[in-house]
Amino acid sequence: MASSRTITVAAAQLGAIQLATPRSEVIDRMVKLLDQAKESEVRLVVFPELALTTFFPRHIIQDPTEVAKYFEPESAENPKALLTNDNTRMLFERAKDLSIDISLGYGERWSGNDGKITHYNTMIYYSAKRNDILAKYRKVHLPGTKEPMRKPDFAEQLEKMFFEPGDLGFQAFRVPGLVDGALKANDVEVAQQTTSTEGKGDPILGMLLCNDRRWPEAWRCYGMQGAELVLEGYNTRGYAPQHPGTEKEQEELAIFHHRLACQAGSYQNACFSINCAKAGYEDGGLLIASSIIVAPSGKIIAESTTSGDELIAAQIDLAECRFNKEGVFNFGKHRAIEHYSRIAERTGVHEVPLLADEAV
Ligand code: CDV
Repeated sequence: MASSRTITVAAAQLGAIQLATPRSEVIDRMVKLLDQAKESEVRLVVFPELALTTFFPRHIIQDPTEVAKYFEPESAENPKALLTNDNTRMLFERAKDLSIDISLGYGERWSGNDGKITHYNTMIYYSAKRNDILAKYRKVHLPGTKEPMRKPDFAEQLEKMFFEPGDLGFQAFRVPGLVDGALKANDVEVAQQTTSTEGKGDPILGMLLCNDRRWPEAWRCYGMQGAELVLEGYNTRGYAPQHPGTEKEQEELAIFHHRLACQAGSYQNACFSINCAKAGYEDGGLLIASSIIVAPSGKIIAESTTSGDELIAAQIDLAECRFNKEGVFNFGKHRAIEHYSRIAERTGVHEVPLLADEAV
């Protein structure tokens, strides 16, 4: 079969979801966007971070029964409960019927073998071809504070209170069924697999959640695994009273930083990225929109124009990744790991020593 690495992909931006909005209403909105995606022959749709609920970490919610309302239960016995859960089953059934892969963020309430419950800010990849969840990512870079600040005119950001940091790392994965003529493991001699198969197998994907996109280390972990497409969902605050500037100035700056991070991440790792917002005024808190699809050149090839539910789609050719993967960002040829040890050995900054006083 002739090989083509062209896919039509989309970001399904969601407008505001209020605290009181029932899951069923949100799922109806998501299904509507999936139906719209089918009309444009989209094969993969990315939904935002915490797509099923409001961005609840802006609220101080401490009663465990109340907290549980914002999470989907999963367990060691039933790790893919999301597929059959009454809240979300319909979304996967529609994705399967339409042959559209989906990726979405949600609050995960994980019960381990030892009965311990851990909450994560999670994103999964669902393959319609396999009718299965192929990959899970748990957000690593949790922003905000562990304790509420409880100050007047202060927008809380309590992700560190609600979630544990992700424990799955940045594991890239291949997705079957998205491109024609992909090279399979049994097509090639084992000896050839390290070099000559690059860029020819099933697409290599990675996932990030919101604040993660601001960390070049996260993108590079995927770049190092040959990622061709990074999926990212976000709830990015457009305004906080404790920060300088008017609402308009803050929102513009937040959108500038969002674009900058996604464009740089895609360019420096020679991959496409689909970056999908939850947007608008949620419970009075402004979230930026500007969902974008970015090419390996760093250029934005599609961007949302509203703050509501909106599908943006683009036809992308993963073969375009080769230009920079084999050129300026050919890691094997040009990286200088002997000089990078500080990045993995330290978390915080160690300033260089102070200078001696030159005054005599
Ligand atoms: N949900 C987020 O991760 N929000 C962060 C804010 C707090 C900086 C973001 O990166 O957009």
